[in-house]
Amino acid sequence: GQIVHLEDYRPTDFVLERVDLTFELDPTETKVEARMIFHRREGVSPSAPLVLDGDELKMTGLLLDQEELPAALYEATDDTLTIRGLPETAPFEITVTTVLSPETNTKLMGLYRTSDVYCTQCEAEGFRRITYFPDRPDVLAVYTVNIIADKATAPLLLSNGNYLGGADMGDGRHFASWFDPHPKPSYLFALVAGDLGVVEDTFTTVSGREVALRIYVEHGKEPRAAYAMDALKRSMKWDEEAFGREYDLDIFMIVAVSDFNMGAMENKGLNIFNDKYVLADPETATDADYANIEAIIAHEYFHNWTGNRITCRDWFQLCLKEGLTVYRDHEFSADMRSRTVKRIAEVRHLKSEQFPEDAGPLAHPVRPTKYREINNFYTTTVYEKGSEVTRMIATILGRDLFKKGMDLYFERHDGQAVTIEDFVACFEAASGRDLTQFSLWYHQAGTPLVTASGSYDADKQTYTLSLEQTIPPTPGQSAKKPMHIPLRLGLLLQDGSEAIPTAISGADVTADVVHLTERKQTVTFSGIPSRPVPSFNRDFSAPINLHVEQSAEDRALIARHEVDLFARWQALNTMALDNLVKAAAEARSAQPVTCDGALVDGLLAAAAEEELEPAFRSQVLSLPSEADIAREIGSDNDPDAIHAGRQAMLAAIAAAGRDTFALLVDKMSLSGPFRPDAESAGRRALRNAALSYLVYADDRPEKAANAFRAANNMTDLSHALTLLAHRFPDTDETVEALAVFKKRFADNALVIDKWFAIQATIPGAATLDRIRTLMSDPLFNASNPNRVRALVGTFAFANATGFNRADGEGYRFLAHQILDIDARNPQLAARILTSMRSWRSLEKVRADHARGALEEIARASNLSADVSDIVDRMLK
Ligand code: BAL
Ligand code: ZN
Repeated sequence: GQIVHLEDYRPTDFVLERVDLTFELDPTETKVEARMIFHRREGVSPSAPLVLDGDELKMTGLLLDQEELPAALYEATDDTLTIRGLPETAPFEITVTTVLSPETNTKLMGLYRTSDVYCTQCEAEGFRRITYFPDRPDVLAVYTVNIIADKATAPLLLSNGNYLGGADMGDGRHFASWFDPHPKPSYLFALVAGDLGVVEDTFTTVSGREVALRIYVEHGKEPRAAYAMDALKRSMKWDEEAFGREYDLDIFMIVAVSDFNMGAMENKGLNIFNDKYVLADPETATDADYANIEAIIAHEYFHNWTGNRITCRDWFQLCLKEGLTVYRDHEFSADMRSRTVKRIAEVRHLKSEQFPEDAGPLAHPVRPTKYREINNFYTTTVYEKGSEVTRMIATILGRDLFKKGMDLYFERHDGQAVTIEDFVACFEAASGRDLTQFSLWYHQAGTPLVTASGSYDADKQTYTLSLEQTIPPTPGQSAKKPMHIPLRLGLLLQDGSEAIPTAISGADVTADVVHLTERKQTVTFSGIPSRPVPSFNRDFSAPINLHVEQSAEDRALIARHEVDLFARWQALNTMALDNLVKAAAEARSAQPVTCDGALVDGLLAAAAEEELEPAFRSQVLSLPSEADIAREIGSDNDPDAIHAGRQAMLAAIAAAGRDTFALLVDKMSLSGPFRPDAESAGRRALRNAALSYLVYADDRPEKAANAFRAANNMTDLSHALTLLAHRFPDTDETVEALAVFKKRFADNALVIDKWFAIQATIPGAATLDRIRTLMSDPLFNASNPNRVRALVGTFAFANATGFNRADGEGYRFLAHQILDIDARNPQLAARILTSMRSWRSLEKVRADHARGALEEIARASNLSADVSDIVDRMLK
C-alpha cells in the first residue's frame, strides 16, 4: 500500500448529498445497488473527475442519471472508479451495482456472514468493499437502506436509523427499509440480516422521549444479554448526567456476532458487537468479563456523540473519537465502581500495553502524520494514551473549565468532521489557556521520562526538587521538545501528614499539580518543617516514566499514609517492581533471590487492612507482571530469569504471609446467590489473590483442586483451573480438571476460549507443543478470530517464557501462524504479530531468532498490506 500523509489532506471535489442502498442478500451473490446524489463543490474545475474508492469489487452496472455510462467516461482499477464528463454545477445521480459474496469474505471487512447471519464491519475502510464510494470520514450523507432477503433464513432485517416499513414480497422473500436522518460517514454504515433472538427494553430520555432498546443474540442466549441491557441503560443515563448528551433516534440496537475482528463497533443506532462483550451469566462469565461488557457497551454508546455526531475529518484524527471515548468510558466505570481500583487497572493496562508500544519500533504519536495501513493504528497509543491526554486536559483545566470546553465542542462541531486542533481549540476558548505546548502530547511519540531528586534545607525549611524531562527518540522523531507535564504531587512528613508549603517557586502550581514545562526545572517549597517524602504522580496524573531514588522506608511511608489511594498502591507496586528487577538479575546469575522485608511487610499490612476495600487490596497483592519487569529492565532481557526471580519472590511472600492469606480466604468467602457488582467482585478478587499465595506456598495441587471443585461461578472456577494448570501442569489433578472443564463447556465457545487461554499461558518451553496439539482440537477453529486470539494470541502476548523459548521455536511457530492467518484475515494476523513489538529488548540469542522469524515473514509472497506494514516497521 501507498503511504498516506496528513499534509496531503484535501476536501473532496464533490459533495455527496444522499445515498440510497438496496441489498438483495444471498450468501454468494448479493446484489447491491448504490444510488448516490452528488454535486460539484464550488470552485472545483469543471473537468475534475469523480474518484470513488473500491476494494475487491465486481461491478455489474454503472449509470449516470439512470442512463448507462459510456465506457470512455469511466475507468475502474483495483481500488478506484474514476468518472469523467460530469455536470458542472447541477446535482447528478450515480448508480453503481456490485455483486458480493458475503460467505467467502473471510477478511470480516465489508459485508460478511457469521453463523448464517449477514453483518457488516465498515470501519475504517470496509464500505468500499460493498460499493464504489467516497469512503472517507469527512463525507457525511443521509442514508436510506432497503434490504431484501429470504424470509425463512433472514426474518430479521436491520440497518441504521429508524425503521420505515417493510413487506412480504410473495416469492419467499421480504424487504425492510430503514432511514437514518443523521448525516454520517460510510464507516458508520451497518446492516444485519438473519434469524436472531432479542431482548427488549426501553429508555426514557431526559426530555421524555421513549427509546426502544434491543439486543439481538443467537436464539437461546437471550438471558445472557440481561447484564448488557442493564449496562446500556446505565450508560444512557450517565451520558445525560455527566456530559449532557441525550440519545437522538427512536431505537438503539445492539447485535452480538461470533466472528468479529474488533471488540465492537459503534455504527449509528446499530452497534455490532463481538459476542464476548455482550453475553454473560454467573456460570460462564468472570468478574473481568462483566466489567469489560459494562465498559464496552458504554464505550460504543458514548460514541453516538463522540465519534458519530462529531466525527473525524480524516483517519489521522482517530484519537479525536477514540481517546475521548475511552476517557468517557473510564469515567463511567469509575462512577459505577471504585474510582481508585478502576484507575489502578487503567494504569496497569497502559503500562503493560501502551508503554511497550511507545518504547519499540511501532511507536507513533497519538495523532500520527502518516500511515500505510490505517487498520494498524487502532492501537493502545491512539486509544489509551489518547484517553490519558484527554484526562490531562481535565487535570490542567479543572473540572468546571473542562466541562465548559466539552460543552463548547458539542455546540460548535455537532454534525461536523473535525480535527484534534478543533478539539483543543474548544478548551483554549473555554479556559483562556494556551495549550500549544500541551498539544505536543498529540504529536510527539515516546513515553517521557521524568527524573527527580530532592534536597531538604533544615535551616531555611525549604525543600527543593530538581526535575528533568527527557523524551526518548522514536521512529521518525529523533529530537523532542519539552512537554507540559501536569505532575500531581504531595510532600509527606514523617508522621504521615501532608506538608502545606507557605510558598512554591520555580513552576506554576495549581492545587497539588506542578506544571513541568521546561527540560530542567527546579521547584522550591518553603515552610517545610522537616525532611519530607515526596509522593509523585498521584492518580497517575501524567503518563510518564518516573525515576526517583527513594528508599523502601520512604515508599512504605507513602503506602501507609498517602491520602491519594492510587499513590499508596503505586508506592507498593514500585517497591515490588524494584525488587523484581533485582530478583531477575539474581536469578540470572544463579544467586539466591532476596525479598525486601519492607516490601513484604507493606504488602501484608495492606492486604489485611480492613479499612481498605477488598478490590484495592487484591491489586496490592498482584505483583507486576513478567512483561512489566522486562519493560523496566529495558534491554538484554532473559524471560526465563525474569520468571524465575518472580516465582521466587511469590514463594517468599507466600511463606511470610501464610496466616494472613489463610484468614483472607476465609473472611472473603461469599454466601448467597452470585452478584456481579463491584463489591462482590472485589471480595472474590482478594480471596483468589490470597488463595494463589497459599497455592504458591504449597508443593501439592490439593488446595487448587479443592477450589476447582468448590467453585460455583466462573471467576472462581477459571482462577482455580489457572492455578492448577500453571503451577502443576502435568499432575492428574490438572489433567482431570481440564477435562471436566472442557466437557462441561464444550458447547460454549466463549468459555472454551478461557480453556485455551489458560493452557496457552502455562509457563515454560513445553507449552508450544501443547499449543500445537490444541490447534487440532475439534473445538479450535482457525477462522474464528476469538479462537485464534485465545490460543495463538494469548500464547504470543502473555506467555513470556513459553513464547520466548531460547531456541526460537516460539517465534518460528508464530511466523507460520501469521502467514496462515494472513491469507484469510490480514487484520487479525497483523494484530497478533504486534506481540513481537519488543523483540529488540531481548538478549542476543533470542533477539537473533526473533529477527530471523520476522525476516521469514517479510520474505513471504502475497503478504497483506496489514502484515507487511507491521513487519517492515518492526525490522527497520
Ligand atoms: N471504532 C472501533 C471500535 C471502537 O473503538 O469502538
Ligand atoms: Zn471506540
